[in-house]
Amino acid sequence: MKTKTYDSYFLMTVADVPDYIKAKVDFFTEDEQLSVDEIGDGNVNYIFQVRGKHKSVIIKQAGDATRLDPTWQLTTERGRIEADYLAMQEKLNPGSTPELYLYDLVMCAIIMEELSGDYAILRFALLERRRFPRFADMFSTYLVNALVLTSDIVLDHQEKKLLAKQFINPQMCDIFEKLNNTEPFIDVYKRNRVMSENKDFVQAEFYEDVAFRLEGAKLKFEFMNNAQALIHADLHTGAVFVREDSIKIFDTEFAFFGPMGVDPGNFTAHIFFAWANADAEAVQDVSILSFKQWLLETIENFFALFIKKFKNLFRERVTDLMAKTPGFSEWYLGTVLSEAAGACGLELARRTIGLSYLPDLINIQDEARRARTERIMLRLAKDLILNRASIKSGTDYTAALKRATATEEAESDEATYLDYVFL
Ligand code: SR1
Ligand code: MG
Repeated sequence: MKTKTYDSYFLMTVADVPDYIKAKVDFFTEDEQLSVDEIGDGNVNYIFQVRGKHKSVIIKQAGDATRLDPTWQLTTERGRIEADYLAMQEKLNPGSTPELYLYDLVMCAIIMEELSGDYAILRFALLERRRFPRFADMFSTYLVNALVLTSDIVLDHQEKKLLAKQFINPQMCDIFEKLNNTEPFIDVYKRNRVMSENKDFVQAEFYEDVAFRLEGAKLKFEFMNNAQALIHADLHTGAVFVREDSIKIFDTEFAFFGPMGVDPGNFTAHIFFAWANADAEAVQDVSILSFKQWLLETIENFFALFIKKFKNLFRERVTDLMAKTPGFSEWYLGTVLSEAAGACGLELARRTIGLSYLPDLINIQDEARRARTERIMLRLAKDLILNRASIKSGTDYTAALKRATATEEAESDEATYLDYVFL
């Protein structure tokens, strides 16, 4: 028997869920035994996996504070934005997100399709060295549709502004502006976590390099002021379900109208983190070498397809008279690609030294190897940010990784030599 009416918000526990879900959807019978687990491993929300006899669902509830720190308050409005983004993608990219069964405005809870039987979370699949040959194709289609079709290239400009209003997301943007756009350059809240081996390196290369910080400031103001398209804004390998022939994008609570380059760039950082994890494991192992190679090919293929599909969709769907001017689409795409390189660099930096750690790095057991891997990621981050104007293809990214690795090797050889000399 149902005991509550759910007409005022409270944060659920596992024990509350069976009654709640039966009150909200009719997938389960009144007396059906449900198994419920709280499986949230993120920093922000509560995720309940509900399994009945024939059906499973996910409930994602927004709490009014982060899980990291109960004094870090957040509006539960982000749940509505998350649900609206999923609904929008169902129109633009049908089948590309978990099916949204219900958004409960009072409880700030999304009830959606449970995918774990059929799909893997991309981050964990990559950490198991699994490959998905069709991934670059599927992901580039998703992103090009999601970005171009919500931009002024296609949409009526008044309609787009009203849509942007629907997705105003100040608190989640604030998290990004702090974690990605500020803290890699200034450890203002003293919450960055830098390995002791890399403290001097980060001090000199990140905190004290003012010319580099200037580029970070430009990217921050671009992020805050360019309401270009509806972006996911926290797109990483932990926000993608994958199987051979399909992807499902989720965890969309950071969505807002921002610079298009943020999504492809931010995501690419996490393919580099998968590479870093593999690289730290065993450089000479043939299967690891070929897995690393596949990851780099995925980056190259992704950008080649993204560029091709972007140009095609622009040509097919452009409505703005001025945007049809010869040369405009090339210029426009060029700015998106540079922005992507900058966003990739910021994400590489903040996930390496900032608050939100990743298993890709922290699971590297050998401390010296992890420190080396983190320096490579940081060198790559800096290169992409400083040289973003000329990073226009996937091969530009993989070339930047080669530079970062070569520099690290050159500098650490010297250190090893010096150690030897002084021993
Ligand atoms: C409040 S911490 C938020 C961070 O963790 C998430 O995974 C997002 O990436 C965000 O930046
Ligand atoms: Mg999230």
